[in-house]
Amino acid sequence: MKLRRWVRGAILRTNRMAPADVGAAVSGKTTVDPQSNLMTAAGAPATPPPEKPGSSWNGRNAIDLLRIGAGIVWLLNLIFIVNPQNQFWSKFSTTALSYAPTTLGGPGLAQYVAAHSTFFAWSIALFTGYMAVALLLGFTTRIACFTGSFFSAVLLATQFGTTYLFPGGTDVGAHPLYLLVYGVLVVGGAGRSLSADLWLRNILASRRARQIAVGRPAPHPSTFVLTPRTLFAYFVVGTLLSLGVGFGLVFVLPSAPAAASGTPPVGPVHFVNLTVAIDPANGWPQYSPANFTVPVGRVVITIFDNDMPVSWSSCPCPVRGTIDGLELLNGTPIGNVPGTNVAHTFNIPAIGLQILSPGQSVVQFTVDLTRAGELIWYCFAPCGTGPNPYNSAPMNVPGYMTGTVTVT
Ligand SMILES: [Cu+2]
Repeated sequence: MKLRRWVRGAILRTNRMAPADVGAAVSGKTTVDPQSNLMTAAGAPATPPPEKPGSSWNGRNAIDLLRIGAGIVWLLNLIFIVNPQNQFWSKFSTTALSYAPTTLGGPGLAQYVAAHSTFFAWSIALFTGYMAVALLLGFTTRIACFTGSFFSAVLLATQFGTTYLFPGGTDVGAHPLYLLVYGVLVVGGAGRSLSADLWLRNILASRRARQIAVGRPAPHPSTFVLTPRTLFAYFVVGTLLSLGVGFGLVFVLPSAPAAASGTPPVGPVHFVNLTVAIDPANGWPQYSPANFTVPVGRVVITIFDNDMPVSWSSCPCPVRGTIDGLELLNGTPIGNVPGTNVAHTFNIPAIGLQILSPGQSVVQFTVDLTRAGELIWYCFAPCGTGPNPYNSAPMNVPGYMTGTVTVT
């Protein structure tokens, strides 16, 4: 009895319930008011819970307003694409290549996309147009949410190394937010109000009703109805698969066959001198010449790096792709350059070449170029002058930290 009184007092103190209600609560005698579904104490009048200040929107409209908001985002994307000042089509391959240095698994995918830039640029432009129309009008809403999510998952994977890098990364990027929005739209059943889907469904339903009314056989109604849980499971599995495809692409697509597989070169050795210096016009470090031509055969390249020494603590610094796996650093053969000073690199992914160039030094190396063609070289050291040194200029700027070796 004592305990009962204590419990009663405690409930009163914490919940400020009416004593009659507490009596019922403690004794366990409760009834459910069939009208309001409110649990009421034995015989006591139903007292509605205090109103929480909530939203006056109904859930269906709120979900479809989110859909329209996402449609506006895609419409803005489309405007960015078609705005001639952005030179979307002409700059597409350069933009794709800008992901090469930071793509997980190597630059193969970025090079592939850049090599087929017309196809990829048009695909992305058309997809952007579709997403804007589909989400704004609520036309094929569910398909748009699924394909949008799969697209974002692939981009998330293929741009992973560019977004999630340490040090340098500042936030998780746009794709997790896109995925979240599509997930909410799928779970919330977007397209059930303010949408073309609803309009089309109503037209089909009324046509069917008319046919039944005149006694004609109505077309079979769709019996293939997915429960929200199944739908969401498909959404999650599809998104994860797309993420896997994205990661697969960056690791599977090879940058190019190694040149070493060709015939050993014969004939004279060719010499190329490169200089790294600061361009007084903009303060950017610059390789010059950035584009040069050499004949097929053995080439000795010397880099005079006049830039300041720069520490690159996470430097992957082994020398690769030279005839002896070494470079001459100020005359000393070396196979692994300390990260305490690596101002720039000279990488040609297509032939597996990686040369590390410390500031205020002279580096020399020898390669065999066994095939005619164009080789793109990059500096992979974080020498950008913007907030993120991995992807700001002059990183990936042709004529500064990337260029073409034409082998004839
Ligand atoms: Cu550089």
